Amino acid sequence: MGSAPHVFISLGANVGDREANLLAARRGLEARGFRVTAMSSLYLTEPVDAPPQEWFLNAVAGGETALSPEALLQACLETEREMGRVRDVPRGPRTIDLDLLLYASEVRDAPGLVLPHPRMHERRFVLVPLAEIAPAARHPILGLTAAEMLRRCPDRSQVMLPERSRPR
Ligand code: PH2
Ligand code: MG
Ligand code: MG
Repeated sequence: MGSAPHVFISLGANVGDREANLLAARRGLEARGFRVTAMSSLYLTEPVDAPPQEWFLNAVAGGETALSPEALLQACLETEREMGRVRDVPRGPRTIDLDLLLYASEVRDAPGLVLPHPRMHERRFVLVPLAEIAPAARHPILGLTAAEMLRRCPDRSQVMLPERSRPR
């Protein structure tokens, strides 16, 4: 029996070739020591809590790593930089956004690194793909699984499975 992934990263893009960006980001993370063992479908999602902009393509990758949470955050930031992400407008359009959601039951509250991600339980664009690949993954503070968080989530924004999107 394969073991379930313990580390989950959210991927989002709404500039350029969104699908190509998500796949390039996955490769960038793998090149830096994050082994993806479960990848969600790619969802077309309405922007939430952000200025008006294009819809996103969002996904969640689950995997394993020998990197610490801090080192994994650096791997996310390096991958974003390598892909030419420009941080101009806060919550504005982006070629790629990589957010650490869960790192086993680790809890952090540092300026650049909050674990679990502080808004993950409020966002359907995170919970739908997470519950697809890991419905039993548990939030170490709320004590709820991904499936339970999704059921309780008050967010009503649209998260759609494009016809072309398949688990990979
Ligand atoms: N990211 C945000 C803010 N709003 N909305 C969607 N649909 N997808 C995102 O990835 C997203 C967002 C901040 O990082
Ligand atoms: Mg984000
Ligand atoms: Mg981010």
